[in-house]
Amino acid sequence: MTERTLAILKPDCVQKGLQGKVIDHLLNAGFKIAAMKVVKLTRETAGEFYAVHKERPFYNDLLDFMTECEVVPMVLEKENAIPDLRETIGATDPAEAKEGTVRKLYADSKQNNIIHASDSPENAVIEVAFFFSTRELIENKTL
Ligand code: 3AN
Repeated sequence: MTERTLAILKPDCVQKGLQGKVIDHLLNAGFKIAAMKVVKLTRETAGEFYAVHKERPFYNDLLDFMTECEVVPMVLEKENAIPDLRETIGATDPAEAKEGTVRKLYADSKQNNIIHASDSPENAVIEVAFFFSTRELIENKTL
């Protein structure tokens, strides 16, 4: 089934100038970009996005990191996009990520791990709507 998922190129990706390399990796893996933008998250917006991690010890550091500079949210589309993107980017901890995954190739740590990807169909819907209005999504398929 064709699915949409949300990816975010995080501040470390932008600061290292790796946006092009990571996008190329995603295109080569078969994803189509259905929408993309550049935004600077406020602490409040980053906190809302990561609200599920509010009680975790790394929450404050995560918000510091996510607000360091602009990020690049994008909607990616393909068959089984949600699990396939998780597979393409690799484990949260780059040390545990499989060879050839985005995080294995480019990430430095569990926090500075280059890219976010939705982890379930429910969260994909919520996260796409968090960053994009329906008008910003290309409407060339019945989903
Ligand atoms: P993923 O991004 O692989 O879905 P989550 O949702 O568990 O991972 O965590 C969200 C973000 O929080 C991660 N992308 C990472 O930046 C940060 N994070 C997760 N676990 C840790 C940790 N143990 N230490 C520091 N940062 C973490």
